[in-house]
Amino acid sequence: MRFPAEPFRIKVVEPIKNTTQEERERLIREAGYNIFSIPAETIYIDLLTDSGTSAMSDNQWAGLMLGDESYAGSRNYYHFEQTVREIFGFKNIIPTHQGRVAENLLFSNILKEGDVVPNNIHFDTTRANVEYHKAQAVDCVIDEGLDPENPHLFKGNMDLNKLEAVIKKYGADRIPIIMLTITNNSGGGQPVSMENIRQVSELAHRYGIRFFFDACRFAENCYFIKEREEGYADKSILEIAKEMFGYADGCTMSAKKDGLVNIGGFVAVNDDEWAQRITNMLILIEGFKTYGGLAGRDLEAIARGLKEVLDENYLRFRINQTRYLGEMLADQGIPIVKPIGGHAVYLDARRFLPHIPPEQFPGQAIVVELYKRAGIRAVEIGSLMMAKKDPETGKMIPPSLELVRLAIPRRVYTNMHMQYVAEAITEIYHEREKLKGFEIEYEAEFLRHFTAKLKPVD
Ligand code: P70
Repeated sequence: MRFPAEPFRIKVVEPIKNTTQEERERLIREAGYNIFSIPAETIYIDLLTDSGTSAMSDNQWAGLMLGDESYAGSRNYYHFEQTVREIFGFKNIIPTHQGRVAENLLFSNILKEGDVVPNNIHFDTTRANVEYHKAQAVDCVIDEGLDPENPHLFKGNMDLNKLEAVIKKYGADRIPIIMLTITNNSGGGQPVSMENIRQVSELAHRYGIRFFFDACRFAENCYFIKEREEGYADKSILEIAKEMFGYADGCTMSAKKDGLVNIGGFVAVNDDEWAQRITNMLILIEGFKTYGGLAGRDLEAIARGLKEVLDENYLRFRINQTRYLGEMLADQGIPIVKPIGGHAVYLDARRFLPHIPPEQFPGQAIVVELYKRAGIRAVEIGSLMMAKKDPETGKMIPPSLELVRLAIPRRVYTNMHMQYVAEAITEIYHEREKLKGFEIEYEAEFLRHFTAKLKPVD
């Protein structure tokens, strides 16, 4: 079979409400054309994010009942710690309630003004957390990773020459860590190869710089390595993960992705002194070190989720469901990022709507139309989310890619739902000249896409 069928059967169902196009047109107008301000109950297929939206297994739900809600020393913490250590191997494991807190705790304790953090491509929360500390977030992904049509199999790879040039330009003492985001979300959910991981680790360590992963989608990255990189076809996902993390000094993790849970995360570091500082701050802002802002039962669900996510049958379906949606769109000539990523299909909004310039947010025009017409929620990852401001002129500098992301929640939708999505997008594509751009009416200083208010351009 070209596309494997769902490797699970459905024990509990959640009905989805029906809305009319008229209702949705009113709601999106009232929401200032911001998809984050739409009541989720009015959405038919929610592809806003794969983060925190997974369906947990019966085994995870059973684990919730075994939650030990002791303030200190909960048995679920020990299970969580042992599981993370087995897969990731790091010495100190500090739970947090989600990924951006892990980032904040790490950066607050290691960055000072004027520092620089290289990454393949920083995700928006990572970039914001670096910049919040008056440090600079520099992206060093390979050029192929910025070309939506380039078929390179590891488009998340770091460009070693760019990386070394950054180290030489700023000096290693201004670079506390080098990061790799696996898979590379902002570049289309693209994997990083083991070879590249090894080389980045080596380069970082040669300059005495620590090497960290942003590990949200590590299992999906491992599956791609197994599928695509020579020498890994016969290795288990766990073996691949162990090798990968063995090259690093720590990681930040949002368990809301490959932890298969609705909330949770952690920061892991080998360095005891860093761990001590981070733990002290954790206690100040999140909670004691054996719960980190989570309930005991949440830690149990993460421990079980991290084991389930390594299952190859699960990963094969997961990666191929995303591919299924992507190929249906590509077959209709719709411009998407290729190869198709792990957790999402990315529409290339520049080529989809060449008549709308980046300043008028072509990606957002597609997002709004998809909701109005079909009740589908996607998210813009383009100028609205990722643009920078020229510090002198205040003018917007658009990112290299204008994308619309269709992120697929884990174990939630069937392949028939994917067909519905493909048909809706195909319809819009056929009438694409009618779509118009947007302008901003209100924006916040950081992470503006979450709260911005927009209006259609006349
Ligand atoms: C997503 C969410 C979160 C994320 C990530 C990487 C590579 C860290 C984090 C932060 C965020 C999002 C975006 C648009 C709509 C809804 C949500 N990514 N690093 O969907 O983790 O959210 O737990 O603080 O992708 O990609 P956390």
